[in-house]
Amino acid sequence: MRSAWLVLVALPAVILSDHTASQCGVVAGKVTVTVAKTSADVVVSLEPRGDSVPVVPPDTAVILNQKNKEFVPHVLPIVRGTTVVFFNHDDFLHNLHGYRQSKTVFNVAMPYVGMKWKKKFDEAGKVSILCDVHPEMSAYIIVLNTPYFTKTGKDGAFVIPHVPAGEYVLQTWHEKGKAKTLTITVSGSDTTAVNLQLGD
Ligand SMILES: [Cu+2]
Repeated sequence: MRSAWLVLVALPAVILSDHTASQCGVVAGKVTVTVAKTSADVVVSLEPRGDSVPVVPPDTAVILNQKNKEFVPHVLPIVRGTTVVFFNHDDFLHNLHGYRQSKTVFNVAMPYVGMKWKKKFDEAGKVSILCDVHPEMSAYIIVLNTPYFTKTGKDGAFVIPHVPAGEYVLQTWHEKGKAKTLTITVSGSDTTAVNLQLGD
């Protein structure tokens, strides 16, 4: 009796998810970076060509760590409106010197282990972050106007799932490779393959 009830409940859920999937596609491929040691840390984003889509910041905190004299992650793509919590894991002084182009937008001392400081990023674009104590430390926060984005792994592979069918402008960002922009069409339930090379 109990198992029959479970089947009846599960069935409509399966039909519903199939229906949703038929209107969404996947954008996947590989970005090869010729001007860096690996093809990691390329931000790939899709902005609809028509009306912009609403972006909803995540409920959970997005964390950018200072650990062993490194920013982890080195590249952090977020949607507009996201709050980032900066977290010093080292038992010594760091700071957070944030820039938009050459203009300082924040400069905060992070003097002790366990210290956290948070900031909301409302404006799209690139925020570069340095630590003035350790010149080798750097991070980039890429603030996006779209929920459809990802970051490549070391092999340059990327996947953006659940993209509603339509026309999009695909953009790449990499700290050294020249940005690329192309228009793509996403059709429901298909994978749109994109392979790109980023150089000087
Ligand atoms: Cu530092």
